[in-house]
Amino acid sequence: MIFYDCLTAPSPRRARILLHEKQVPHDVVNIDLRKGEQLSDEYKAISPSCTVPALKLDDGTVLTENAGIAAYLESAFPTPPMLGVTDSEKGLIANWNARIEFEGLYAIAEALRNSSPMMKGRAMTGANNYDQIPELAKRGLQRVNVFFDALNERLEGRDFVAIDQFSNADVTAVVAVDFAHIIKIDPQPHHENVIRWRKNLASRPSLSV
Ligand SMILES: N[C@@H](CCC(=O)N[C@@H](CS)C(=O)NCC(=O)O)C(=O)O
Repeated sequence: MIFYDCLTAPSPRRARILLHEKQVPHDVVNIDLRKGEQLSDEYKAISPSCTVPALKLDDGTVLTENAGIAAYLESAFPTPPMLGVTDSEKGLIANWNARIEFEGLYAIAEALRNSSPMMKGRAMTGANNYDQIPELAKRGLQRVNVFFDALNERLEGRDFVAIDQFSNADVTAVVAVDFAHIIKIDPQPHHENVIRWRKNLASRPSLSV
């Protein structure tokens, strides 16, 4: 199995954490986004949408979305379960994962990609170039602050985001909270539940890979 990774980007970190949690043996190819390697013809042949992560299976199948990679890993390597075991666990984890992606990760991307000088003309991922829209950067920042408040509310009296154990929803939330630092948003003192939850997870080896 070949994992196409980039250590500076949040999306491949999500898949990297799952691979580590499930102890899946794999080779790694690093794609340097800062050098634009995702736009090369060679990488386009792997991932036509020019994004990382991608996972090439031993039978040649290529998965280019975190959702697909997580579904495959859960099915092929069920232990430890990261997408839930019971019907309601599966529903809750998928539910919170979708919310954190939309309200957290996409909001951070909106703020960063529409403001960073390094992403001028690259406001969206993919083969096409899109101009930055400064108003979207402003809106993104507002949305990220709202996301931190919502996550803090969800974590009131809870050790994990979706169910009573570590799951893919926590993975996505950790990646979002950590990556928000790049747009200078960190948990504030009143986000005491987010701070406690992140501190409790700090010793998890998969979160340091
Ligand atoms: N839907 C994809 C999104 C992946 C994505 O947006 N990856 C970013 C890095 S975090 C990327 O490849 N960016 C390439 C670029 O900026 O051109 C997933 O979550 O799997």
